[in-house]
Amino acid sequence: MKPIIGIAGNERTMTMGETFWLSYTSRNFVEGIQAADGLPLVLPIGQPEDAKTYIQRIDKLLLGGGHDVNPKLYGQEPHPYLEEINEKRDAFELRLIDEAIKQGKPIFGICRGMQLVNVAFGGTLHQDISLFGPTKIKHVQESEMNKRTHPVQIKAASRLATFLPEAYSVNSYHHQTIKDVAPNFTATAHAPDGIIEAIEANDLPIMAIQWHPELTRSTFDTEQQLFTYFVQKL
Ligand SMILES: [Mn+2]
Repeated sequence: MKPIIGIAGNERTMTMGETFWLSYTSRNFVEGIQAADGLPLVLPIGQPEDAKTYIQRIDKLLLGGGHDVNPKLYGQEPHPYLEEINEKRDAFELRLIDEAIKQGKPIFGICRGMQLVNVAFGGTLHQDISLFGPTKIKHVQESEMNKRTHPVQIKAASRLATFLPEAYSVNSYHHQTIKDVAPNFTATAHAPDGIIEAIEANDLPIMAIQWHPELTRSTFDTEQQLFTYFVQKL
């Protein structure tokens, strides 16, 4: 039986004459999971109290990118550089994380997904990378999405290091970054400027990365391996 991978969905508008709201996820996530022999299932943003039932129906949970996390969830007031937030999405996904842990279902967080996992377990964020300090690394790349533009160092004793080389490189589309890593989590990849590019839980099946393997997986096999590890091993 192929594992069922719940993908926490997003919402956006589409205008075709009238304007409609869409519940959706990126096909890149869908294809990454399918190529790893998993069955993707999109979970639209909904009521937090329904998270338990959704998690019962899936084997693992993927949290994708998009909105900034509401800074109030990690004890900060909104900074002028904060971008769009979605409180309904935060509330629903936080309950999905909570239920996944209660029900022993693994979690893979990508970009916002990593930042939300960190906040869910008591970590904090910089609302903009400029608040981290000066850096010579371009974390919002302008080259094509399937290009890997900055190096990362993968921590030797980590889940990532079981299938990625310690000297690796990634694409980069994030204007926020982790400040304090959540208790009982470890930073498992860093950019040369010290920005945290991956974390994992010490005692729970949770791994999370700042970059976007869904955009590079068809070009770089190691990027597909992130999905394969999640679907088959985590
Ligand atoms: Mn980066």
